[in-house]
Amino acid sequence: MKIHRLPVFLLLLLAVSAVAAIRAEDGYRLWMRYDRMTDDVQRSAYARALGHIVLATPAGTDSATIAAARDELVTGLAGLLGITPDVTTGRAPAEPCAGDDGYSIKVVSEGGRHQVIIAGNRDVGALYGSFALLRGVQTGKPVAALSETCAPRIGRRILDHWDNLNGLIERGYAGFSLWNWFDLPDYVDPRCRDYARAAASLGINGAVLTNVNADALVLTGPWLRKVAALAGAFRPYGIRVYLTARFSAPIEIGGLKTADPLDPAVAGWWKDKADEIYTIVPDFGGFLVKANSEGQPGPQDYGRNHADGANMLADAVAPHGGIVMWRAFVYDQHVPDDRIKQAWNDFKPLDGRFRPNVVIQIKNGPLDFQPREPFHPLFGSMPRTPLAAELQIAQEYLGSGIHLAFLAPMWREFLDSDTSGSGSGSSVARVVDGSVDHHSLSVIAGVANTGSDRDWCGHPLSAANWYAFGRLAWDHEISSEQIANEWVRMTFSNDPRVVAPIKAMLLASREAVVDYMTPLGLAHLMATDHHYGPGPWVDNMRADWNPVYYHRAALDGIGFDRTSTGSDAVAQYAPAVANRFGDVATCPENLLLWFHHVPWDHRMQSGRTLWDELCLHYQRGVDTVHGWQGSWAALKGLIDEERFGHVEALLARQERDARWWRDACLLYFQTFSKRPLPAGVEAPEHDLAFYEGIQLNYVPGAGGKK
Ligand code: BDP
Repeated sequence: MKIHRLPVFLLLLLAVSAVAAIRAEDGYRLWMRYDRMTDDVQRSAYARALGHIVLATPAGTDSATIAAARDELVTGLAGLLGITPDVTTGRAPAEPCAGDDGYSIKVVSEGGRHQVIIAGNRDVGALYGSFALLRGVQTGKPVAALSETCAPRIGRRILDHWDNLNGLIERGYAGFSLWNWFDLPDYVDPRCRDYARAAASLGINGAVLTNVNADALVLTGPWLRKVAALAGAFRPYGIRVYLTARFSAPIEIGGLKTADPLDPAVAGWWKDKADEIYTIVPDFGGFLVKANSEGQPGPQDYGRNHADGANMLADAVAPHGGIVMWRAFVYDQHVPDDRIKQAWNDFKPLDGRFRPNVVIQIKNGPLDFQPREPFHPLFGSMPRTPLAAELQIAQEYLGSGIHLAFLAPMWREFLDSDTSGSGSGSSVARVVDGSVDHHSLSVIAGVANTGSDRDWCGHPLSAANWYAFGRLAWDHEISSEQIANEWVRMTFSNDPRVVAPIKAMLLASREAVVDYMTPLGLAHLMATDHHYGPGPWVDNMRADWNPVYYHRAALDGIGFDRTSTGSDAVAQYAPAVANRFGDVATCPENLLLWFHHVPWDHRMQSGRTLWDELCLHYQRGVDTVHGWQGSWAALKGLIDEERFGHVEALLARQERDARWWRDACLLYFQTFSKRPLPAGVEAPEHDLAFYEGIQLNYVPGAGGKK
């Protein structure tokens, strides 16, 4: 019998090892997969060099953060290399690197002795350095290139979670909230620790736990204890928690009659509340506030301004070292001015009137996270106030959890925008990191795309956006190409047959989405409320939520005149920028219809008419997505079946959706342009009425609305 069984067993073993190179994958491990490296030569080189690691800090002592770093190195290197490194603590020389969060990695080999020293000014630096070392190994950096010194330029690198206390996530496309509120504080879901690991691996050091459309309940005692439990899970990973503050909380949970920021009883209430919070969560980061926008309460309800509101909260948290991130995403349908001008109109006059622990948090563009917008004119307009950038990692307007849209190129475009137009180093990135106007408080925030889906972000490729946000928050000079390269290697494989096509898809994807949704500077053509499909014809809501408000298509042309003959929004930019945007001849074509109302026959740089060019952009978007289906099909067998199949299905849907966008928008705009589709543009499958009749119900992220 035994003689018979042995070969069967061996056969099985052989069969298993044949497929072991491609393991089943559910995406849970994100970019921290730590699977055994397949190149044996490289693996032994790493194994020789990385057997002894010293985590060095000025104190040289152990801590929960050092333990987290050790755990990660041991788990990571065991998986990648099959070794158990000896990880010890040691004393770092004073100032081994710059700043609070920086690190230095030194790979030393002397007389046959190998040692790696990862040093930080604080424990968290050693943690960041450990993740950087692992990233180097995962992406196949040569041993000598693992040594580096690195420090972030932006002090607070924060994820904003638009999570409601009932578990639903506003604009969340990956399931429910990660925070298991009802079980807390007694039980902290282990996912919370893994969330902290993933975030810390990128250098993220803050998390706003709650939706900007805030619920005052989270500021009550029992909920603060839940918050404290999460803070405890995140603390070893250097992540502080922040909460959104509902401006009317003194009325709703405090029993006061008013929330007027100049009323001493209100200020006193917030002071006591802050004291209570800091007793429960001693390293609480501070408040994020959405006020007087989209129905949220705020200081203007009492005839006060944003500075009055922000300063009152700032005074409450200041004794504890807290900050207030006050959002500039404010607009009011009763104000007749162009919606995109309103934030600047409200905030610019308040420059210099905020407390030092207030930062004004501004979305990248002046409208609302569209596939392409110019940079927000407040960047560069408030030199006396620290300004935070708010990016949206969740793809509210870029295909939600269904479409591939790698956002690093969009964020690069924004961060590189020259606020003064003088080329003198006043990029948005340098305004945000504080270097242009010499601010020490610097913040960058990303609206998270995480949720309870097993793979965290819903689409197997959209964790690339979480990754990209974190990497850019740490170093706003990294290229999109580098980010994509790292992410693909860590998330899928170092096999060039895998890396090249996925990278190419990622890097082309944002522009493809712009092409099939809102090319040439168009914006907000999305259907009502869920923002998923096209609805350029929609004209039945408050004016500033209607797509017709934004595209202004008419018989004479299309686009929003924001020059001096129109809303004059260009005047909010520095003169050199305003001149460039304000002149049809110099305005970048990819923003043309954002700033100008242009005749259908306007000659574009290509020599084509605007109408033809517009049509060809829509077609190009469809063609690009179609092309990805072929690139992806070629990956079969090179990556795991699970993610292969999931992405394959989503790409088919994206291609269908891209055609839907193209056909719906072109048919609708054609009712004004009265011109035929140019050669090369496919005929629509249905008539306009068909597209106008499409109704989607219960789209994720729309807040449970039908
Ligand atoms: C818009 C979203 C809305 C948010 C709002 C905000 O549609 O759900 O509450 O932004 O940022 O993009 O406050």
